[in-house]
Amino acid sequence: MPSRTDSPLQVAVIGAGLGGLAAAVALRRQGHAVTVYERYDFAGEVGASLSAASNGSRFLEEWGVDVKAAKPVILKQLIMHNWSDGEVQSTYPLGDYKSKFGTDYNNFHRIDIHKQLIKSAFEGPGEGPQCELKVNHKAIEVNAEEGLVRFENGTRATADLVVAADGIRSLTRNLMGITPDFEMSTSCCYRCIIGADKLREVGLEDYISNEAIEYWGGFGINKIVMSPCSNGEVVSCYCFYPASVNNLRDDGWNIGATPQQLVETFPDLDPRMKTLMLNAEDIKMWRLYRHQPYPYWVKGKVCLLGDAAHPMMPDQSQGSCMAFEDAGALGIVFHKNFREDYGVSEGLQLYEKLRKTRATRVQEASFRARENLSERIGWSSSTDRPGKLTIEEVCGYNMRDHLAELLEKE
Ligand SMILES: Cc1cc2nc3c(=O)[nH]c(=O)nc-3n(C[C@H](O)[C@H](O)[C@H](O)COP(=O)(O)OP(=O)(O)OC[C@H]3O[C@@H](n4cnc5c(N)ncnc54)[C@H](O)[C@@H]3O)c2cc1C
Ligand SMILES: *[C@@H]1O[C@H](CO)[C@@H](O)[C@H](O)[C@H]1NC(C)=O
Ligand SMILES: *[C@@H]1O[C@H](CO)[C@@H](O)[C@H](O)[C@H]1NC(C)=O
Ligand SMILES: *[C@@H]1O[C@H](CO)[C@@H](O)[C@H](O)[C@H]1NC(C)=O
Ligand SMILES: CC(=O)N[C@H]1CO[C@H](CO)[C@@H](O)[C@@H]1O
Repeated sequence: MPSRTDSPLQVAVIGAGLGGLAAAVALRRQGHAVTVYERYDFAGEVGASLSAASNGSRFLEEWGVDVKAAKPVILKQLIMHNWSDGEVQSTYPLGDYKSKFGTDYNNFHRIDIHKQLIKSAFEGPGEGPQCELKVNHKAIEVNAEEGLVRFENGTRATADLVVAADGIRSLTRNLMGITPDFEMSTSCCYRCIIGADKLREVGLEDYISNEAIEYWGGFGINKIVMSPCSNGEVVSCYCFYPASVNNLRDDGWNIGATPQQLVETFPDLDPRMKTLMLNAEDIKMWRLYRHQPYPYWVKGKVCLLGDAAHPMMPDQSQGSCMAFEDAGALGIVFHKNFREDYGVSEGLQLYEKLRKTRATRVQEASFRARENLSERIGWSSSTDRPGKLTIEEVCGYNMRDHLAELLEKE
């Protein structure tokens, strides 16, 4: 295979979240000229843990992202606790995960993997021209047919391909003529993190050493999901509760809360978990939304990616993983010599075909898992209920075979 890209694409990526950065890296590796436009300047980057199952982690490896430097905790098991006394009710060992699915099940702190993706996109070495980053560029107008983007401060950009990775409240999506059909979820979520030293101090060191995703509740709205990240230096919790408790209206990733607010939300919870909550740092409130699948993802030269395309509930731990898969799909479809087979607009149609059905299936399974932990991949298999999303389906997926099938059907 010739290693030079035949007429590289000029690509504009809107949004430098995990999805936009992953798309930038994937397209850079194929020799395209990528500029990423982000409305903020990264000063406020926040987040808690995110897991990347094998099919997301596979792409990170392919792109040469320094996964080790992102300090993953490699997950070994899922553990279910009794809500009120914390006793372990069941475990699902992931023991043979790597030999079965090809990579580890990595659990990252969002900030750590974000940092490594920034390195892979905007710094050498590695294949492909370094991407360009423009911070403080908020996109306010997109002309899909012309590939034209206008920013708040008056600058503009034109591109052969515009990747809209501007998150769940995507403006580009609206500008593409899509009116999202969505509602507030009946659930909200607190996120918090706690350092390993603090956990040791309060006698909860086993929460670090289990290398597990641990659950309390999950049958009904209330659920705690805890997992270690950052080389085991940090433990992160997602604490789901009924929206009626505080009728949170504010949106965003950075709405602070106090340990008292957090602990009072769950009066009958395992006392050990309450101890964690009272000692937690960086507690944030998060309003959850339920979006129906959008009618299309592609218009003219623009495509949606990540949360802009398929926002989901966090209950399958697949939000960032599906964004990595979307980015992987762009790299596979717009490979170095794609023009020998098809043009940009056909390529975008292929991208939508490749991604929409699979991501929608995971999105729908994330809604079902919101109040039913038995629907979460890993906890059970397709024999429980026909049509159920399984760990085999998510982690054993082969995108290149899928694309070959689609091309055969053309
Ligand atoms: C600050 C932050 C913290 C998060 N924390 C968590 C967490 O703790 N747990 C979890 O499960 N998920 C979290 N998420 C969501 C998670 O990262 C996503 O679900 C997933 O990774 C898919 O990412 P995405 O890139 O599609 O969207 P996002 O991560 O939402 O990224 C969208 C990016 O686009 C930028 N943007 C938006 N509009 C414009 C515009 N008009 N012009 C230019 N740029 C624009 C945003 O500033 C943002 O950087 C967080 C997201 C953010 C932005
Ligand atoms: C959970 O613990 C409580 C209190 O010890 C007990 O009453 C309840 O039966 C337990 N539930 C299960 C499913 O074991
Ligand atoms: C817009 O922002 C960019 C980068 O911050 C800057 O180079 C440019 O001069 C700004 N344009 C205007 C009109 O302010
Ligand atoms: C939860 O999911 C399981 C597995 O699919 C299913 O058998 C069960 O009926 C569901 N429970 C509820 C309350 O819907
Ligand atoms: C696209 C991709 O990386 N697919 C992989 C998903 O996982 C299976 C099982 O390990 C691999 O065979 C695929 O190549």
